[in-house]
Amino acid sequence: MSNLNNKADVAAIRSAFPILNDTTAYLDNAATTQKPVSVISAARNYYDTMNANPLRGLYKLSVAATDAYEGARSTVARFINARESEEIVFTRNTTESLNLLAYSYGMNFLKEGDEILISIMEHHSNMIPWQQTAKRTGAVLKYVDCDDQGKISVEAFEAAVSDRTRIVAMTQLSNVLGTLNDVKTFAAIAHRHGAVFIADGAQSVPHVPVDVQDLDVDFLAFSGHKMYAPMGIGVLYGKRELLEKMPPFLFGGEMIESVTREDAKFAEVPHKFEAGTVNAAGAVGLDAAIKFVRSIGFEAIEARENALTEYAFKKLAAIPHLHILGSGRPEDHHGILTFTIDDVHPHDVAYILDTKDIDVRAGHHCAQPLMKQFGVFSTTRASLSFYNTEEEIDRLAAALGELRKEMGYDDPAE
Ligand code: C6P
Repeated sequence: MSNLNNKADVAAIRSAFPILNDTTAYLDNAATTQKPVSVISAARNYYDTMNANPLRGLYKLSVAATDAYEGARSTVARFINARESEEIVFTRNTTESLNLLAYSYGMNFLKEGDEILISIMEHHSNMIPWQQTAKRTGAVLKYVDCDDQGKISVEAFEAAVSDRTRIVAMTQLSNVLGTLNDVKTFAAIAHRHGAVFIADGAQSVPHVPVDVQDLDVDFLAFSGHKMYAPMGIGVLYGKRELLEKMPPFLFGGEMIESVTREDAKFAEVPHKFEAGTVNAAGAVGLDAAIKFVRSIGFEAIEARENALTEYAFKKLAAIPHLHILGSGRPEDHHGILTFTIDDVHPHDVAYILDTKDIDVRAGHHCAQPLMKQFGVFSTTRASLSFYNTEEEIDRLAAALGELRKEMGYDDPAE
C-alpha cells in the first residue's frame, strides 16, 4: 500500500496514467476518471489475444473470452463483498443498472398507493426512472430532503418512510454536495418497513470501501468509468433471492435457457439480465481497475482524497464572493466541491478555467431539483481523485481568485 500524502508516491501514481501531465489540471473526476495503463493494456490485451463472442463458442478463443468475462464478475463480487458472483449483473453503467431495477422490480412489484422514496440529492438517473415507474404503476414518489448543510438526518428519513414504502433508492455519495449518506442506517430502517433499499454507488464505490453485506443494501448500482475502468461497463449488485424473482429487463440472445415458437424459458441469474453480446473488454478493464485500486488500498485513497479535499476546501472558501454548496466542513465533501461565484455564470467560470488548462464541470450536474432546493440554477464543480496534486488545486484557487476581476469587477474583494 502506498502513502499518497508523499509527493514521490503521487508522482509514481500519476505516471501510471498516460493522459495526466503537468499542463492540464484534470478536476472533473466525478464525471469520469482517467485510466491507468494497466486498465488500457488489459482491455487491449483482450482484443489482442482472446477476442471472440463470450458465452457462445465451444472453441478455445471463445472459452478464453468467457473465462475473462466471468473472472471479472468474480473480481467485482469480491470487491464489494457480494456473497457470490451470480449476484453481479454487468450493465453499461449506473443509469442502466437503475433502469433495470425500475423496469424489472418497480414496474412488476409495485401497485397503486405503494410508495417509492428517494432523496432530493439524487442524480437524474436515480430519479427519472422512479418518476416513470410511479406514473405507470400508480405508486407515489416521495422525497426526503437534506438540510442546508447537505445532510439527510435519520429523523428526516424516519419521517419520510412509511409502511407503504416498498422501494427506497438513495445515493451513497452525492455528486454535487459530496455528502456521504448513512445508507447502512437508512437500509435498516427501510427494511423495518418492509421496503427494499437500492444504493446508487456511482460516486461512492470508487472512493470508499463498500461492503454490500455490511451495509445490507438489497441492490447497488455503479459505473466502471468513474473508477478508472473503461466506459460502457457498469454493475448491478442484487441479493440473489431478489434477482431470481425479477423478470428480465431486455430480451434476446444469451438470456434464455430454451425457446419455442410461443415462449421462452430464461437463463439463471445473472445471465437472464445480460441480453445480447456483452462488453467483455470493458469487464476485463474493470477487473484490472479493481486490481489497480486494491493495489493502492482504500486506506491510502481515502487519506489522500480527504487531505486534498481539506486543502481545496480551505483555499476555495477563502476566496471572496465564492460560495461552496452544502456543508461548511471539508470532511463532509469527499472530493467534491461545488460552488458559485457572485455575478459570474458557471459556464463562464468553466470556460475561463479551461483557458488556463483547468478542467471542471459547470451546469446542473444532472441534479436539477437539488439545485432548486439550494436556490441556484447552475454551479461549477471541481472533483478530485487521489492522483490530483496540491499544485493543481493552487492553480484552481489562483484562477478563481482572479476571476471576477477578469470579468470586469475591479476589486476582487468588493
Ligand atoms: N454523474 C457527474 O458528472 P452514468 O452516467 O450512468 O455512469 O452515471 C450516472 C450517475 C448516477 N448517479 C450518480 C450519483 C452520478 O454521479 C452519476 C453520474 C456524473 O456527476 C455524470 S452526470
